[in-house]
Amino acid sequence: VPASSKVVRDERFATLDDQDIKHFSGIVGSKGLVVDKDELEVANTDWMRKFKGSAQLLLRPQSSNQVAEILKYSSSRRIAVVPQGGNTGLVGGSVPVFDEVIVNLGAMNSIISFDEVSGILICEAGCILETLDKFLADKGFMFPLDLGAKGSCQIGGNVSTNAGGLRLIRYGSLHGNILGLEVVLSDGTILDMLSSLRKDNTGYDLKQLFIGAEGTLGVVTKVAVLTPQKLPSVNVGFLACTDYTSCQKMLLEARKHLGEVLSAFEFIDSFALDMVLKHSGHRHPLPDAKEKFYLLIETTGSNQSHDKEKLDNFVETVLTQGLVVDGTIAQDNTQISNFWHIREAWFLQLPPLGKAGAVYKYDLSIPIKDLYNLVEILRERLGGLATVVAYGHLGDGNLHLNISAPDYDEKASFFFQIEPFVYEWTAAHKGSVSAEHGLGFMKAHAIHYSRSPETVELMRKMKAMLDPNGILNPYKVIA
Ligand code: FAD
Ligand code: 2HG
Ligand code: ZN
Repeated sequence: VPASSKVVRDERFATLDDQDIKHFSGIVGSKGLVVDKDELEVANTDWMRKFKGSAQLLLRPQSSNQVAEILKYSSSRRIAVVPQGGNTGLVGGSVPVFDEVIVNLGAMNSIISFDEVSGILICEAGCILETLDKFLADKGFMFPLDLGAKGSCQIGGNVSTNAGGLRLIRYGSLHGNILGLEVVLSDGTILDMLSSLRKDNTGYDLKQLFIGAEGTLGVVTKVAVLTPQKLPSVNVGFLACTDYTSCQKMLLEARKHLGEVLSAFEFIDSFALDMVLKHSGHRHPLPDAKEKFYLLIETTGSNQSHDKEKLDNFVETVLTQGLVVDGTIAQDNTQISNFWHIREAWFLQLPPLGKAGAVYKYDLSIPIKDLYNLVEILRERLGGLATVVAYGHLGDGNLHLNISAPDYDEKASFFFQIEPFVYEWTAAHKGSVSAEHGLGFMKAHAIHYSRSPETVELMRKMKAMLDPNGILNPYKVIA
């Protein structure tokens, strides 16, 4: 779907000319300037293959100064720009809508420093998340964020989406873990907020503004992050619950009994599990279970025999209580990664990646008690028109509602059963229409379901102050 079919190009933005290209070439050199059609095709297309822009130029700056020069010139010429990291975002925020210039941070991938006493890592924004995690693992530490896209996403992209991921329940959000940022503003000002202090109450904590700003307020160029120790003992249980009420009670019990070691509490419904098993070749971890809900519970601690015993006892107790009807604990690392893969593999199998078709994604925060009601209501609304599957970070109240349909067709009857209903229902239950993926282009129109008019107005004022020409990621977030 060309995103441009939904909005009109802002004609105040300049169209690139030869002089502009020459100027950019002078800033980034020939290796930082891409006009090759194939490379542009990839950079113009989002991970979902749903949104597609038509940028004619991709820039790969190699330093913060180069980013500053690019933005300063772009502001003066009113050239619109899309900051891009690993291009794994799921809301169409990382690709142009029209002909915006793509500024990809991938070439800025140096680790600047790591302090083993404090656990503070400072690096450039283009570092790949998995690379950082491996670097830290060698030193006995880990990155406090983990997600399925870690092999491609960049820390600058993670910060800009305020990614949540699989272990937020244990390590908290990036708003807490990011200690400092360097950000380039649209006029080329390099804002040095690269503090590496745990505590710093000198005035407003401005870096927080850029965490989750999705490239609309500035370009993140450097990041300081607090990293925890990598603990040696990881145990994972895969458990079956008959009903959603039991899943909720399980969360309470897991917090009570596994509190200090609990590192993930994920759920996947039988519709999602069936789809994963059908397409992935994985075996059902609980071959005899025919339940509707499955939980993946992970513990991470420092003492394997103690932690394993704890999880064993916990599973025993909840089985006896009848909160779960079947369960197994991974016996080795292969089984651990298989269980995790089942939680994540659905993703790779679903259309449009695996099969022909489309998947409509909704990433919602909903009070836990109401969360699954929406899934059931939608299933009923849609009848056989599309397949509704659900999974997500139940411990964080984050539902990933995925609707698999024949194709992307926002004029089809099934689509009218989904939107705006999903957003209205979420708002009516005091939820958020974007828990962790952001608004990007896909949900820019939906911001008002989760934010008051006064809040959105203040956001607009801040955007106008920081980016008066509106060149940074236009048509996104508060379009
Ligand atoms: P991109 O996709 O390139 O960009 C995302 C947004 O950030 C865009 O608006 C872009 O303009 C902006 N941006 C990128 N870099 C910068 C920068 N340096 N400065 C300013 N703005 C910038 N998200 C979760 O929260 N939890 C998950 O569990 C999760 N799992 C995922 C699993 C898979 C398989 C995939 C494909 C995605 C998943 N995501 C998840 C989505 C998530 O948003 C991204 O994977 C990741 O955080 C984006 O990083 P990126 O480098 O790819 O950014
Ligand atoms: C996950 O938790 C990701 O696996 C992706 O956030 C979820 O796209 C989705 O629905
Ligand atoms: Zn997620």
